Amino acid sequence: MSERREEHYGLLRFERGRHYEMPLDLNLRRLAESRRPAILPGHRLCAGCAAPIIVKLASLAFRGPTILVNATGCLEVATTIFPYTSWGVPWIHNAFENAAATASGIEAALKAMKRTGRLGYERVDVVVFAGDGGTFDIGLQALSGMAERGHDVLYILYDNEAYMNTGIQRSGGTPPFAWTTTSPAGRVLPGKMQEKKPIADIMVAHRIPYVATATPAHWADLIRKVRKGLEAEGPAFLHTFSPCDRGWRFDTNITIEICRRAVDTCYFPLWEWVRGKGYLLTDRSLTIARNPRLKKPIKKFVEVQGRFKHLLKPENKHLLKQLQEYVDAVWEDLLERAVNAPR
Ligand SMILES: Cc1ncc(C[n+]2csc(CCOP(=O)(O)OP(=O)(O)O)c2C)c(N)n1
Ligand code: SF4
Repeated sequence: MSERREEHYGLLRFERGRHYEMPLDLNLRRLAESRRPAILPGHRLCAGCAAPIIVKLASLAFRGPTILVNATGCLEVATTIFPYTSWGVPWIHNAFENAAATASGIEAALKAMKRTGRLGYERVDVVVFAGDGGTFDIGLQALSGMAERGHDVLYILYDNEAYMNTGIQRSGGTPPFAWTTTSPAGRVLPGKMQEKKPIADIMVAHRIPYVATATPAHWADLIRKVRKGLEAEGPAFLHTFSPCDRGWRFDTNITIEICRRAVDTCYFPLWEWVRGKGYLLTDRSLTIARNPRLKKPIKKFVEVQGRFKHLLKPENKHLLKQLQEYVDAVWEDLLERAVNAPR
């Protein structure tokens, strides 16, 4: 590794006793030159995986000392193969179901240490990264408890829409008609039979200070939302869209294009919910709301992914139509709630 790269990649070091308030910067070149990302090269996530891009972008929004909590899943298993680690910040792995409980405990301990003068830092942020299996399904109880108790934690869900690490099983985040190994598509089943759980709206229902959605393609929007989530006093939840080329069956070079198509078709709208303000559309989704002609048919999202290939068969036209109706209904519902949508 050249000296220049060594400077860029390494541990994020914070001296005890110093106050850190790293400014929010949205200039990519400056960020690339001046910031060390929290995730380091050499991890074993698949080429084309969106998860490390999300982590890298999120860490560009960090304010100072930060502790990461990682639920079991691809991001965890592929970054910490013993005796190595790809993490440049303090990082803890816990069981699949309790990332939010672990983060709650860390946040409570930090508070107690600060109160008794043992912390050594003005502030330490706590951030969770967890997959959809660990969030929509098995970790929901711990997440709900963390939200209800009001822990000052930013929880970032990377949603690759199935249990990928264990072999592409369907989760509560898998969309209707998607093929997975436990929702096979064929003569008997059309893929997953159920809708996607509205996880971000479920977090809004907890009335925590900040909830938002983001994709790595809309990178400035993502970085801004991570910073807002960190600055919110209390729990914050960020639902990020995380294409998985292995499970969704697409070429490794179109990850970002898939994110763009997800937003352009309104399959994955970009919004934030701020307590006291309500739902606000952001970035490309706000542009589409103002100019509905920009909204693309769901086929544009589906046609580049093998997990939906059965939907393109003539005999399954009705399924594609149903998927379009589902996406339209969720989008229309959001437009009605968004306070900045044109009336
Ligand atoms: C209690 C428990 N049940 C099952 C498992 C096995 N397991 C490990 S990771 C995983 C899937 C994780 O899926 P997700 O949270 O979506 O993350 P991804 O692997 O997709 O990144 C499962 C089922 C486990 N570790 N613990
Ligand atoms: S299986 Fe999917 S989510 Fe897991 S590392 Fe590979 S691309 Fe990423």
